[in-house]
Amino acid sequence: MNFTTTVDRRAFTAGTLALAAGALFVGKSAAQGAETIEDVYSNAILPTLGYPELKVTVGPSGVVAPANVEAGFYLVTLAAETAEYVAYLDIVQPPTGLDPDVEKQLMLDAGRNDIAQHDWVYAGGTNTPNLGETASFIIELTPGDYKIAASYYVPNADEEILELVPLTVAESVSDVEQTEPEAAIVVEETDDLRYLVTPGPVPSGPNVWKITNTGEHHSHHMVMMGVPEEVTAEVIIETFAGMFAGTPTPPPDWMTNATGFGYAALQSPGATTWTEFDLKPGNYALICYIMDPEIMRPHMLDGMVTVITAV
Ligand SMILES: [Cu+2]
Repeated sequence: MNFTTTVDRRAFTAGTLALAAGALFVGKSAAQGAETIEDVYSNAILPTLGYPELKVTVGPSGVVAPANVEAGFYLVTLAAETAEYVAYLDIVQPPTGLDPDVEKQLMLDAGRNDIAQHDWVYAGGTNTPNLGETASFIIELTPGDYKIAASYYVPNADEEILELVPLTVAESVSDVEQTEPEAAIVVEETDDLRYLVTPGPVPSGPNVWKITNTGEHHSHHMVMMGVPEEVTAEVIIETFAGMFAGTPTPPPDWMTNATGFGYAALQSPGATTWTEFDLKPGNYALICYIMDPEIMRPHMLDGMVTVITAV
């Protein structure tokens, strides 16, 4: 799929990193905002699996979403209210008693600036890939009090408007037996800051991906981007290290011209989401930009970059 559109900053590594590193390349990323990019989001299989839909729409009118649901698996579909915006979502459990403004700021820091708080539970989410498009994933909601953290923004703009609205998940009274989606590809996010991907290589075409944080200490997300064959995980880590260095180096062509973007939002230890990507044969990098607030060092610099091959 080809789209003439602006680029989601969460999927646009140079822009994201420039923000995290504190400047320099923001102008460059904004200048590239009108390029044609390609993403790997797909929605051919997920809607056929029979899970009830949980729709979230976010925009200037606020967040439109159910406030009460029964426990179970849901196909969550996120949309921006109008085609002027892209939208972000994570289903979360903030610590109780936070000042609402602080809560909102901490969530923006998590979703936009990749700073994950240890006392929050991030169940998972997504970001719409392009203007006028939706994004879907499947999640199992267990009983409890959650918040839907949803935001909308113009791609590459500085402003992002986020709101948190309550979502209460009650015990299920349904007698419909649900099972987890069958996934062709499993990505484990681990405490030693790695992605473990099975099988290897991964199949191309539309497939369900199970993305699961199997650690106990760190939250992670997954940014996927297509990379040329010569770009190994070591090259990517070195490149990022260079961009973070005292005298930053500009992003290389393979980064600024990258296509094949996919994304799975922040997940705490124990969280799992199922999403669908449609990869073409070739190489893709999985990259984690998440930072623990005490260290403020993106996981990718400590090795959370994996290059996979789709065949
Ligand atoms: Cu991580």
